[in-house]
Amino acid sequence: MDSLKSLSMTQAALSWVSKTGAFVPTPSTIRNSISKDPKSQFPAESGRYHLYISYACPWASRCLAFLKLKGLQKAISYTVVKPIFERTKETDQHFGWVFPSSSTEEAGAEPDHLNGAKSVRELYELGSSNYSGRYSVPVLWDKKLKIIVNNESSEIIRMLNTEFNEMAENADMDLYPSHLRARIDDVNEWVFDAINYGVYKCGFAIKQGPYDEAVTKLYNSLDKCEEIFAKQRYICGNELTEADVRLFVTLIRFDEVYSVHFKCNKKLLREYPNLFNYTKDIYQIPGISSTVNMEHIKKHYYGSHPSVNPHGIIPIGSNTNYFAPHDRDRFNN
Ligand SMILES: N[C@@H](CCC(=O)N[C@@H](CS)C(=O)NCC(=O)O)C(=O)O
Repeated sequence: MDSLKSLSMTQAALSWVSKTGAFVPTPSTIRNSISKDPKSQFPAESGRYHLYISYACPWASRCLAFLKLKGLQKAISYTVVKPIFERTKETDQHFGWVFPSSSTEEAGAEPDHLNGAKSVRELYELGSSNYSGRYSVPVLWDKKLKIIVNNESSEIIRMLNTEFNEMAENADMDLYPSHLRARIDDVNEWVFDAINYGVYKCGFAIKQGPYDEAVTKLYNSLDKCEEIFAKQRYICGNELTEADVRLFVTLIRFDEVYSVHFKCNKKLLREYPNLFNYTKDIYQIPGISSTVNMEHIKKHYYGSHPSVNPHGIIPIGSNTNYFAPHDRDRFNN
């Protein structure tokens, strides 16, 4: 990797680190809602919205998982970016998500046939002339108004769950049912802090104290999950919910990436019998495996964070088969 590229990408990663040396994420800023109400500003309409995602990104992948679980492929189209950050403009040093220039350049990724953008940054600039936030994925794009509707995955998945039911193949599937909302909210809170972001806090800490704190919290929470999964099939009971999708996207990246790249190496996922079987169980739900592209995941993390992995070497990994049998059927009600 050349030194200028390495410096800019390092600066991008370090911009999220606070004075104490801890990783602090910046909140998403485009937060409009799509509604099933036809009179709303962003009504749910088949063919109107488009998702821009990266297979590498856990937050974007959870949106794709909802799209597949709900059976919304015909109503909402999507485009996948290239896995490794590249320069997004000739005139400055920003590195971020880019599109390939042809369908054959990078397996799994596609050019932006919709807007002809070269980068995700360009989409943000097309949608707003004074945008000053991060150029992150996922991006939920409105083809009619040619703007970004929302760039916060936790909100996008809620919209996909309820607002598109008229055109969803699996309209009856409710991943945030009212009787479980309090429990889902509670699980989401500690899973988000200790696990989803916990791995990033371990990986991007630049001082020992914040790393120690994050890694302790992470493993306490994984141990807690392991105990929960000894008693029930899913994280909120014996029903699949949003909280499972949110947990899964981190677990599936754990052994191949986070254990090495983010120094989460006290224990591997496959050393936790229940967590490992649970991850296989979720992976085998129809639609989910198609949202996991391990090539893109590994290329992205190992190739886009020179502050963590300066030479971009991709470790060999276990190439675990998540289609292998699991024992979670024992909780069938
Ligand atoms: N809060 C956002 C976070 C999304 C996010 O952090 N995406 C990362 C990839 S995993 C990203 O696009 N980073 C590129 C950048 O910020 O420039 C969400 O959940 O939607």
